[in-house]
Amino acid sequence: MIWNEARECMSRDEMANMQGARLRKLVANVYHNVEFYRKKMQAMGLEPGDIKGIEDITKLPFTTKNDLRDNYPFGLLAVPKSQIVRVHASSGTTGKATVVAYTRRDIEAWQECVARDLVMCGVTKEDMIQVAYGYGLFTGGLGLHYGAENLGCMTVPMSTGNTKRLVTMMEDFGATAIACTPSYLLHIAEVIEEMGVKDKLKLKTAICGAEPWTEKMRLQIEEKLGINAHDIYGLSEVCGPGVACDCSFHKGLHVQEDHFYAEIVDKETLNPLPDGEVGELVFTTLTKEGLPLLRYRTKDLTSIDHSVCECGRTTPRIAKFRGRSDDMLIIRGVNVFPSQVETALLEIEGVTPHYQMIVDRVNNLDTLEVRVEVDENVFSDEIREMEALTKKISAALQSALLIAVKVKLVEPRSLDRFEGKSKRVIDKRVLVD
Ligand code: DLL
Repeated sequence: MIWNEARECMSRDEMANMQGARLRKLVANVYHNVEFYRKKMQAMGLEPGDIKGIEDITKLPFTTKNDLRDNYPFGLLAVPKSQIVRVHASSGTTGKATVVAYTRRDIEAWQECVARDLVMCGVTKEDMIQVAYGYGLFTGGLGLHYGAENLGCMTVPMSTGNTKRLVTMMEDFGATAIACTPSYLLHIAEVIEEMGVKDKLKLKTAICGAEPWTEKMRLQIEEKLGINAHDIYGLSEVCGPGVACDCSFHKGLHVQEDHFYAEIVDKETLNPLPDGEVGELVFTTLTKEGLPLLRYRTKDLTSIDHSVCECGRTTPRIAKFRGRSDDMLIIRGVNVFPSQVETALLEIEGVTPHYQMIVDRVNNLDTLEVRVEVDENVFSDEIREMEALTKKISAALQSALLIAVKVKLVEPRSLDRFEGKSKRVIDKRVLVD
């Protein structure tokens, strides 16, 4: 078992040596077995022997999602297809799906990473976990499932679909942990309230990820359900969930750096950035066999911190995500992230975290309307009260986003709920252009 404290508390030098050895092996492997990388390295005048240690990683070429698409479906495999035991894919909104492939050892490493993350969340083999991410080509369901089984948890493969049944089983089985997207957990919390069973539940931990969510939202979920909520990160190209996760101190997400080497680069110049500066997160998969990737550009924006965590772990931590560079909206020239709206709304009493952003272009001018669900206790027919709340929200959003925002209050539970990744932005400008 590798997820014991001793392994996680390796000194930085020991870790760098191990990463260096793994990187050398990886580079030789992709050079000899993946034509795409051999050509890229040859074009840069690079040979495997030029990579001597982990500090040489910046000499290597980047990989992008388009490279995966261009080599769809199996062009980047580093092993014969007969050694692949599983395939996943992410659909994406444009173009072909991104296909990822795993050897048996890749699957074992992945489930170990997820098991370590669960340990970081305080989950033990005594726990019963409901996995309520989608099962299928999406990595969330099977990723958490095998990680939880690996740890020895009683694992309930709920998937998504029937929230009332999920809550009934949570009560009947005595489930102590749940893994799902944070937006789905908010919906589950509403159904728990509707069914009036909160006091009968044994739930104590939630492992949420697959989409950006703010620290405020995490705290709100904790308070609403009386549980500990943790943030788990990953992406299918790198393996799926389990690449990083936050410990009980919630001061960033610990990266499983013996498997995935993280860098933060400037998203324009692609130059490495120092600790604390926000840029694009880049991963090199140090141990993957089936579809290893050099310097994969995630498009996720965050910063990194190599200092030792209060929990004692020495693994670097990435800060909670601000969003993706491709989720960033540019409205009237101003950069806007949905997470800024969420943060501002959660400061205001009487407002729920359910919102929708509608971006449009009227007379060549961008407009932003934010529809906000009001709390049941606050929603009233009193026009004056509602007007005052609208004004308050507009002012808060305007000062957070630095652009004018039209706010529309909507009835409790009238906006869409999501079982998978939430979709909170409707950008009508793309249709207009
Ligand atoms: O979302 C894997 C996953 C499943 C992670 C379950 C956590 C839990 P993809 O569908 O390939 O894989 O999407 C990856 O989702 O690049 C981020 O933009 C976003 N994302 C994932 N986890 C987080 C998180 C899975 N904790 C993309 N916070 C990534 C913010 C996240 N964004």
